[in-house]
Amino acid sequence: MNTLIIVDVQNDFLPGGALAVPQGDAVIPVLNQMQPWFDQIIATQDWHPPNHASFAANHPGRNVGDVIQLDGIEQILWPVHCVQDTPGSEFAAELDASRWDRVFQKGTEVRIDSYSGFFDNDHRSATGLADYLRTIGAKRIFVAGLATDYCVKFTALDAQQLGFETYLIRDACRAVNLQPNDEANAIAAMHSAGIRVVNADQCQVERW
Ligand code: VGL
Ligand code: ZN
Repeated sequence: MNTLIIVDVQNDFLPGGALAVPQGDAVIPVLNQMQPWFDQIIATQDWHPPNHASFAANHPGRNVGDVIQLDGIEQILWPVHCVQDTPGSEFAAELDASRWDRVFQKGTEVRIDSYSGFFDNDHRSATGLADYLRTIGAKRIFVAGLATDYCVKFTALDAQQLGFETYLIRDACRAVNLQPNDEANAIAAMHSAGIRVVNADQCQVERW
């Protein structure tokens, strides 16, 4: 039972978007080719209200990239992105969504960000993704999408922590790289946590 989680492949994370991930659009053909190889496909969607506390614009005097304390948690301030019901929060038009079983939205609480598709950044509230995966009997979880150093990383770490056998599909992800080494550090952190790092073509040829 192999489940693919497609993380946040939304217009605002593509080139030209509000929080563009360099080469973010390069994941789309890879994901489209891979989807038939999985038993279950789930997508996550960054889905913020306009007054979300992760937006620099909602903190007068602060700038994008500043790090603030938000109710005791470190928060990087981002450009306004993935606002609910706007074109920027829609999934990439070229991404095949025809075989998706469920979409889980995250980042909906004003005061706390949610990089992981499972929990908010304080691990206080759950999206329901873990319960859903247990209900369908998921065993191996493959994580891909945007961005390697934020939402992909925290989704994969939570999946592994929850006891799923977790794989990062490295070439089906791209990183924000606020610092040049962020992608490499994120992959190293996932590897250290026991997550298996694979390439897309291995997902087809290996009989897991
Ligand atoms: C993401 C920053 C802010 C992501 C979402 O999807 O990686 N990054 N919101
Ligand atoms: Zn966000």
